Amino acid sequence: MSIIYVSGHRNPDTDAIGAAIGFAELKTALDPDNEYVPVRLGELNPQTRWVLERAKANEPVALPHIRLRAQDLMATEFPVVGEDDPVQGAGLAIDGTDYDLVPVLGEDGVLVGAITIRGLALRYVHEPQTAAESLQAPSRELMQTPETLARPDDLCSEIHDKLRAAEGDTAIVVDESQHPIGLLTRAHLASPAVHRRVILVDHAEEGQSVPGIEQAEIVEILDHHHIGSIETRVPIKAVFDPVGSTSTLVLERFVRNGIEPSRPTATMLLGAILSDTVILNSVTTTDRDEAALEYLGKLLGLDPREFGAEMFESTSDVSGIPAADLVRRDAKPYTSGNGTPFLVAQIEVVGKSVLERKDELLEAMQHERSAQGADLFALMVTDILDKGTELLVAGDVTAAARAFGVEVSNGSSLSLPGVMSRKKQVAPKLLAAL
Ligand SMILES: [Mn+2]
Repeated sequence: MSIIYVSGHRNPDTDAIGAAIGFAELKTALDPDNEYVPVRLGELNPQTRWVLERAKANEPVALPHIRLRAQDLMATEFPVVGEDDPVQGAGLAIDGTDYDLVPVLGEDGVLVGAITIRGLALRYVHEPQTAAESLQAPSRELMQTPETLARPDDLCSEIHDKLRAAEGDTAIVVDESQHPIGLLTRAHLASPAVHRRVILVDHAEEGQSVPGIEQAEIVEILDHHHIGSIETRVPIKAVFDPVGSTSTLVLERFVRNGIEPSRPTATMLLGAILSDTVILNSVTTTDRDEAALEYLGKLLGLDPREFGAEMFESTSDVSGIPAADLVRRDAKPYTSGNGTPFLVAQIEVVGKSVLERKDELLEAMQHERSAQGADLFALMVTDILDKGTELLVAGDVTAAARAFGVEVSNGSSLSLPGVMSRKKQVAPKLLAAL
């Protein structure tokens, strides 16, 4: 039974987490000989937390890196002697092993020292007359302080460096209560045939993947993005299938294998597909995403669109964020063709609730405008479901309205249905008009 991690990308979104949880569950059902463990590379965003809670699914464990650790390579079967056991027993225990020492245990099995081949040999060389007697002495009398100690999570590369600088060949791995739990030799470390194993979902870029990925064995890739920079040593199964979310691909594999996802997993997959496709609204959405949602909705007895609306409404809530932060955190400066400096910021929302704070936002925008020395500050409040923007303007709102060929609505804002992109739809118009 060995562990195979199932990992989405760094800065995980709901699809990266949902696909990891789902694919790990499916793989476990198909291949009970291995343990498939979904992992996360970083903190979860509020939306993913919301879905996890709703799904009653377990949060994937964090995987800080996938480099080899002591526990991945160490031998867990090895001889030990008690501190009261005769030295002779220690010598016999080392004989016939690959190790050049034997750990010496005190009471409660705690490591108190080590008898080394080198220590035994020196005794014979320096005191040949009494050497035979000393074989009967308790081990505590000949033991030394262990030269190289390691913890199970220590990197093999670092232990290897320590051993290269040491006299002995063997590191003793101890747990947090100082019990020896493994031995590692230079030979173990020099040619590791062992790699930690991982399945990548929702990404195939080395820079987006778990640190140390170049040392790992990538078992499989399941993704809906472009083919990335990941390299493998051997041929592997890799799928790059352009649907709206990786979780759609995972669900299709459940169905193809005649396996039903558990309720928590089905809910995670549902949330993930809704998230990546913005409730089937994104340009990347396909019929297959829609079919996957329909299947999951039936399985869970709920309306996917209602679930999606609730998910976006609950997690794109900016009501707790002060107006000054909202307008400042994403403001980008521009200078128009006529030399007019202006700022454009954008907040993505679901529903109209943030517009109830319009006066407060405008006040913060006026403040920011003068602080930055800009002539105009435009804040896009973009409803990702409604697919439109209410543009709040601090400065010459009439000039802004002229730029978009619309009327000013409600004093200091413009309604811009269909406008979603600052870069493509808002900044160019203002650059040309101001
Ligand atoms: Mn995705």
